[in-house]
Amino acid sequence: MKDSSRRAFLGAGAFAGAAWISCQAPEAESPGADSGPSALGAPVRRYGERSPYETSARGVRDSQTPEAASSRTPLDKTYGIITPSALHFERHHAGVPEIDPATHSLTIHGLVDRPLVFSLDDLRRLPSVSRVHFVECSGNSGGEWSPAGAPTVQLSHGLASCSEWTGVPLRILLEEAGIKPEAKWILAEGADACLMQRSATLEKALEDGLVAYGQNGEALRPEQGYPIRLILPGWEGNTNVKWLRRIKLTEGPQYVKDETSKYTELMEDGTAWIFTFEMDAKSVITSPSGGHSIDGAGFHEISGLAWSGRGKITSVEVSTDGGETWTEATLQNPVYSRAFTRFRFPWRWNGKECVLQSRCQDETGYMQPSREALIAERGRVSAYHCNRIKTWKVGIDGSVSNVEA
Ligand SMILES: Nc1nc2c(c(=O)[nH]1)N[C@H]1C(S)=C(S)[C@@H](COP(=O)(O)O)O[C@H]1N2
Ligand SMILES: [Mo]
Repeated sequence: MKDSSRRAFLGAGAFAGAAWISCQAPEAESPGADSGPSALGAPVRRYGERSPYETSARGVRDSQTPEAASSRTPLDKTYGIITPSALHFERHHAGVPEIDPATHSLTIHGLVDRPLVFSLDDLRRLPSVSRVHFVECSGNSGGEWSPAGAPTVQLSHGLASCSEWTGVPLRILLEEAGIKPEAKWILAEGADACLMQRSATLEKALEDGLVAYGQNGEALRPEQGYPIRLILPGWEGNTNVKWLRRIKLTEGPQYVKDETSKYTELMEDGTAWIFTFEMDAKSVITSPSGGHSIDGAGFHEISGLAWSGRGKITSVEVSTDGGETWTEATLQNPVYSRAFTRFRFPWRWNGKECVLQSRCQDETGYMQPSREALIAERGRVSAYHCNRIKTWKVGIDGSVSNVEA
């Protein structure tokens, strides 16, 4: 902020007050510095790049099989509710295929009156919708089942991202093919080397299933399923089949690999829950969060993200005293259903050690649980669907770290 505009801003009075006292006046700017108004800037370019000063990146762990791995969104380096496409987390079971949209197609078959094959051009001429939804791997926050928890929000919650998806409601395609009365489920299949498959209910497919070709205003990124992917809003990431090539209508679920040996919840008695599709309401403070360092006492906005696979987030509360007291945070409007919801909370750090937490509620009345409450319901051996409250500690030196809980 330029010196003069800062003065005008503070002078406007809206935030002039105790909270701002710790803000420092900027150094006087020397006229004619490096890229001042007298030097010509870079010419126009055909496709944008971010500033070279910006370095946030997806986190990738070394893996012996980089094609069957994941990368995580740096949630603490994103603003608002949309994840930049270049930072959307990735989870691939067999690498990212390169698919020519001119030859790719989507087949709808099984319990239908007439099997249909749609090219990309066919799909693009049909009625379309754009909707903001998160995608979250059900393994997100898996490390939070252990008391230790992960040290940064990228590691603990980075297998979730949120985009505006554009495409054709799946209902239109299924009704065009003619749904036979016996059809109750679908099987979706991807065109990657593992031909990834998942079963889903026909009810969900008809309610809000989307065959998406657009992401944040442009075509899907290859990592997100170019040229088309299935979006089942609020359902575990794995059901959102990328590089979609086939949907079969069936009487029942198909019990494929990724819904039997994987993506089921093991209980302590050795039984397992299957088809746990909806992602439970979850929230996390992204700023400040683990690995950050707070630069001195005074005003610091607390901010974070909340989302629920069952609908809209209705409230987020923040505690700065380790859960003793809770205060309502402000939600960014509009709040979308099954989408990231940004919350913000004005905070003045007194320079003492403190413990920060957030907890959210969704429109079904469901409240995000503590780790103990989650374990009471689900036991200790589960690996997926961990949505416990996350706790960050602020040390007297301003360092922010994960706390065992
Ligand atoms: N065809 C196909 N679809 C897929 C996968 C895959 O490996 N192949 N991974 C699934 C999993 S486990 C998740 S969590 C989401 C991740 O979506 P993203 O990579 O766009 O974030 O895609 C799902 N769809
Ligand atoms: Mo996943």
